[in-house]
Amino acid sequence: MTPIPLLLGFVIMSLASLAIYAKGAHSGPLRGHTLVHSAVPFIAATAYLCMYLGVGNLIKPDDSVTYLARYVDWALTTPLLLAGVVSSAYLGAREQEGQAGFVASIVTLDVMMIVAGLIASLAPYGTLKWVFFAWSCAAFVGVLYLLWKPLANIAGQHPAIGAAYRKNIGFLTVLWLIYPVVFAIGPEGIWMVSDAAAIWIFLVLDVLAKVVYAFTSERKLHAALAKSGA
Ligand code: RET
Repeated sequence: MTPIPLLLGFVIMSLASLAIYAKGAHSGPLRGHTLVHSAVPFIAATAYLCMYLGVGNLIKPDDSVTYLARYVDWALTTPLLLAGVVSSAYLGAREQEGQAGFVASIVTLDVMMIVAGLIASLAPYGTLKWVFFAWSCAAFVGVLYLLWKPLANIAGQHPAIGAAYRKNIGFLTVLWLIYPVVFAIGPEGIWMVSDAAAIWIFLVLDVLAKVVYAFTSERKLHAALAKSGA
């Protein structure tokens, strides 16, 4: 049952990596965006291949599975996506200083979110699991705060970039909020939803958050830059 969506994930992500590169910007301010966004599904393809082939699929004493490749994927891809978001906010900024500090702090919070999530997945059922789940959510709140407050203000220095930035983080926020919900109701949480169903849901989310987001976010930034004559 389960190997099919995992193989599908490998195929979709491999092709998406090439498509994002082929369709993206090869010069100008969005070139870096294209490179980052095509690296993301390349990493995901590697993770799906591992999960499909059974490498790093940890079966715990309670019979639930922790897919270690998924956490390695998230620990690499979410910082790349966020670094892209920070640089897009700075497309609207009058001054560029401070960007490295934002990248460092948002990536730190994000990696802590994924690491705490991995600990929650590995922890036995009970309070311990939910303590680390809550800790991961706390880091996630920090990520969302940086995106919606200081970085939105920076992007907003330029009205068109600010508008594109807010649409992009709106899409990103809605999708990213579903991940902890799937974790909580899936086998790593209360096990209301089966392992096979969770794999399908994560596949759809991954395609939206990595592939659809790459195309739509770049298109919005491109239009905003064209509008301002940059
Ligand atoms: C976990 C479980 C613990 C609580 C929280 C989580 C958040 C995960 C997120 C993952 C996003 C992944 C993306 C991948 C695609 O590139 C670790 C599931 C808050 C937000 C966007």
